[in-house]
Amino acid sequence: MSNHNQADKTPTPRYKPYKGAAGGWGALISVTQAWLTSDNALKNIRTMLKTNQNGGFDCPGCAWGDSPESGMVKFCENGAKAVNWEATKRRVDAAFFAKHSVTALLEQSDYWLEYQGRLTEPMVYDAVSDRYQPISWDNAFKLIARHLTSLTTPDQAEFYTSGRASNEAAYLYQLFVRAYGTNNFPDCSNMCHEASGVALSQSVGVGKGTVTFDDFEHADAIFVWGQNPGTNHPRMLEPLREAVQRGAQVVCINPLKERGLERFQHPQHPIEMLTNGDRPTNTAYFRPALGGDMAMMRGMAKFLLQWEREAQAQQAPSVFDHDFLNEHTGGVLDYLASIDDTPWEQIVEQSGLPMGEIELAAKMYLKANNVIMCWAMGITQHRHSVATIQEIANLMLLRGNIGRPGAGLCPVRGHSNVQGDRTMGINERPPVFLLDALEKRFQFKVPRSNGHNVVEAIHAMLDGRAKVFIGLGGNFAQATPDSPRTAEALRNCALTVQISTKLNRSHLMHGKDALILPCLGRTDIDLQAEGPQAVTVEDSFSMVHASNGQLQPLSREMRSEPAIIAGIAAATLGNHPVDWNWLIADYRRIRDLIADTLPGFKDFNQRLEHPGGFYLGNSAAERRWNTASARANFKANLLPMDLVNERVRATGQVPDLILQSMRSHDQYNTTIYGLDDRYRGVRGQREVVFVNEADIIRLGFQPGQKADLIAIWDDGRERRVNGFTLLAFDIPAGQAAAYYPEVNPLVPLESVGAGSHTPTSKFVAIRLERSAQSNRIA
Ligand SMILES: Nc1nc2c(c(=O)[nH]1)N[C@H]1C(S)=C(S)[C@@H](COP(=O)(O)OP(=O)(O)OC[C@H]3O[C@@H](n4cnc5c(=O)[nH]c(N)nc54)[C@H](O)[C@@H]3O)O[C@H]1N2
Ligand SMILES: Nc1nc2c(c(=O)[nH]1)N[C@H]1C(S)=C(S)[C@@H](COP(=O)(O)OP(=O)(O)OC[C@H]3O[C@@H](n4cnc5c(=O)[nH]c(N)nc54)[C@H](O)[C@@H]3O)O[C@H]1N2
Ligand SMILES: [Mo]
Repeated sequence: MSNHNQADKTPTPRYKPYKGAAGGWGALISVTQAWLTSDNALKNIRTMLKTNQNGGFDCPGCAWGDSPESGMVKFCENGAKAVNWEATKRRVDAAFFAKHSVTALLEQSDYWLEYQGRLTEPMVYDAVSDRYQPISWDNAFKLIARHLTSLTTPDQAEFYTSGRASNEAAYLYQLFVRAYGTNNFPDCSNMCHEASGVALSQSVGVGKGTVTFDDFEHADAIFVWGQNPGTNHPRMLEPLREAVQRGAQVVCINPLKERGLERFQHPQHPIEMLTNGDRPTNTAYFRPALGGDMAMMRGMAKFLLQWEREAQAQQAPSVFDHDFLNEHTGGVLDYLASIDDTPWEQIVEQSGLPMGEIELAAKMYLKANNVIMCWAMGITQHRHSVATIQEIANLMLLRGNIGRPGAGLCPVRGHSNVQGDRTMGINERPPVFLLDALEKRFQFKVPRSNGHNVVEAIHAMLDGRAKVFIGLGGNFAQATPDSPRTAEALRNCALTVQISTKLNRSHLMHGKDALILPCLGRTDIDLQAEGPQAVTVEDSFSMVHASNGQLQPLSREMRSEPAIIAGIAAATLGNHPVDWNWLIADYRRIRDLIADTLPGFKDFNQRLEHPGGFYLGNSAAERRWNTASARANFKANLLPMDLVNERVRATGQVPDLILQSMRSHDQYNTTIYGLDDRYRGVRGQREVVFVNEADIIRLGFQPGQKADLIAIWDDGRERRVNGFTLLAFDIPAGQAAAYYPEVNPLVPLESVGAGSHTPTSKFVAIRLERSAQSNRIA
């Protein structure tokens, strides 16, 4: 399907271990190259300098937050790439589509597709010429309305959201879709931090992190589980570095020795750059088996319990925070029993770590008065992710590490407004308070039954139960598991609509009718009837702030996301339940509706005037527990019987390796900026698989040879990707790692997290076959 070597010029693939530090000279060189090769370099630099300042726009990169007080210009290499990528002058217009048929475009790589530039006018698919052709906005809205109003039930339509949509766009979208009559809101969060939301709601009564930026300045230990901030949240490296300078511990748990975690230097501190970062930032690095984190945490809890008992016997100061346990928690005795019931053999086997290392991690946790635990996709994309995240909460509750300064839970979010989108009601399982508030404010009967998440939406489209797909951003065809089946699902639709900034594969895997609706991005000036508009976003620390576009849009035919949603809504529902076009003339009107219906947004418009925005508040951070028991709940989950899925075991095949899929340094999810992964030493290629040298030999291969990867699953479907170069890498035995989305065809749609339905993208059982292409790398 995608062939990355077809990108503009085929670069020479190279592989050489990376010796420099993360975030230093290398980073600056790379940013500079990105700027210089851009067609409006100077303008980009000016734009960059306005990013995140009051009046500037929010970085469309990650969801990490900055100190609201600092007022400093904060940016990172990968934020610069994201801005640069969006702010291109290249256009994908009617002339472009006249030149390329959809069939021809399908031959191009993901990199090539997005590199062509910004989508600048609405287009409709024409089957006779196999091309997209121009359509007026009005006719596009009418076509959508015709499809939506002819469905047997509103539940036959799927409304996807990617996490870049602003609060205003997301709120309007959910209002329209619910007024239309369904809760079918598959969203990128279903593939991302869903398990965090599910787990934390049950444990502490709020599905978000409990820390703010300030807490990082007061933590004595920061645990970073399953996350690669050097690439994916570069601004997070700064508080980590400051913590180490203060004498705090940064404890990393990751099977790969990620460069950004090993050593760090900040590009804005030139003196340190001169030394090229000899000083290690972290003092401990644990490398568990894939999916072995929960076992490691249970082992840590087992040591804590042992030490607590010893302390009691010796009348020494206790290990647990008994006042907190008594006043705030429930279920601790069941949990302690489950610790006793978990045998060490199971812990050691599943975690992949010797007992001594687990003891060291437990000691580091115990030694610190205030602990923050951070995590990302290495924790959330497993079958037992909900249980793993609840084990994080358990560990933290034992010592009262939630709801006091310098301590707390920190699921580090992905997309820049993915957390805000959930707050706005993009949720296929909406909370009752939200539905009640909408019903009260808007006088319509809000649908009460749960809608489809991403995996359920794919099944529904495959079975013909869903016929219309509308995507508010994102790249559904590439981000989802089991790629050929998702393609079939989209092609099965009567109508697919993609509201996008850039061309991607989702536009090419389309329904019988198909629309591309070009929208403004974060960097663009959003001019509406009553003047230029700001939008708002929420970061990982529940800070809400405004974002103002700075660049003249490339074309007058591009519309803002709220304007596009209003257009679809007005064509489908008329002025019900609101006057959509009146609302979008001035986004403050949308924010007034948000203030009327969502908790924490009272006086929304006024509070936005505060530089840096405002804090939404977090009940768990104040030790108020919105759970059924009104307490923080210990969850006594069992460790998985076996990390390998029973459906893999049912095949009788022993996997050669367990594969995780991850991001390279030069990508933003399915957006591929380039073919390098600097910190892992890879250049000019993406179809590679990182494997331990001993495993390569054991499996009868040589480093540099090509292999086909085949997933092991019991439904008789072949899941295979071909011609991946084997790179001998420092990775624990039995594991493999490769890039997302190239290996998404290997992830079975049925392999999902218990309770989260998140595809298990970090745990795929595979075998290797010798590839017909057997080139060695240079
Ligand atoms: N530049 C850039 N920034 C981004 C993104 C991007 O693509 N590019 N994507 C954004 C989005 S949407 C998200 S969700 C975040 C993603 O941010 P990350 O979660 O950092 O992304 P991944 O590359 O998936 O990295 C997963 C990390 O977890 C480790 N890991 C894998 N399996 C396990 C395991 O079982 N246990 C442990 N302990 N570790 C494991 C991997 O080795 C890897 O270091 O970044 C956001 N920011
Ligand atoms: N195997 C595997 N699969 C994964 C993951 C993994 O680690 N491994 N990670 C998962 C995760 S964490 C996530 S979040 C999902 C990501 O899934 P998505 O959010 O669906 O994917 P993106 O690649 O971020 O979407 C990129 C497209 O968004 C559009 N876009 C960019 N900016 C804007 C904007 O401002 N407005 C609009 N309307 N469109 C815009 C552009 O057209 C661009 O082509 O993928 C998931 N899939
Ligand atoms: Mo994500």
